[in-house]
Amino acid sequence: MDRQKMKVKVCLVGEGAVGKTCLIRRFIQDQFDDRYISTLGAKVSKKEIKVDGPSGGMDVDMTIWDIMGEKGFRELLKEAYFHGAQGVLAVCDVTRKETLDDLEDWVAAVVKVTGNVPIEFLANKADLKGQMTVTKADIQSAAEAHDAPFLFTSAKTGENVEIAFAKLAQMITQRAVA
Ligand code: G3D
Ligand code: MG
Repeated sequence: MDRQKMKVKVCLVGEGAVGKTCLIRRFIQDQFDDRYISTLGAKVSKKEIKVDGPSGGMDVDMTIWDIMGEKGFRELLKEAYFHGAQGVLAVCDVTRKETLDDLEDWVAAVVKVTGNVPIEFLANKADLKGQMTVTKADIQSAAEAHDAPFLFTSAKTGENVEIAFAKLAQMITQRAVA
């Protein structure tokens, strides 16, 4: 039987230095093929993963979009960056509570372009245990407001990184067959 194949576009959003680029790099490791779209200020990476489903496995070709200069990320570019995204990773830094609060605006900006797509909240830098200012209750309530799951991740140790991307891919494919 032929395995089902699906191409998906996902975006990472969040303030500068929360770890978006590092999460992607950690996930992609060495099987990557990426290019920098200078006019968009975005970097696109690809990875194919296998997702289990009720009707057997599915190969998911993930195209992962990373924002380069968050500060100068202009309204106009948002449209192109978010256009066609089927899933979103909303990333904050556990050592900076304000980066969680800022996710509200990022998520609102994405949803405005994409409509209602699966979102997963990531509380990154979970390895910095002594410096955590984002609690489980904080990230949980932010995620629940969007009916979204959440995970504590660390691009540094690799904790939950693979799982985070796989979970988002699964949410996207489940929605596609539903
Ligand atoms: P961004 O793409 O969201 O802007 P980056 O963030 O991926 O560029 O990461 C910003 C900084 O945070 C980097 O530090 C990076 O090493 C660090 N970082 C990213 N993820 C983690 C993590 O999980 N744990 C820890 N401890 N640090 C992390 P520098 O110093 O290179 O700017
Ligand atoms: Mg970056």
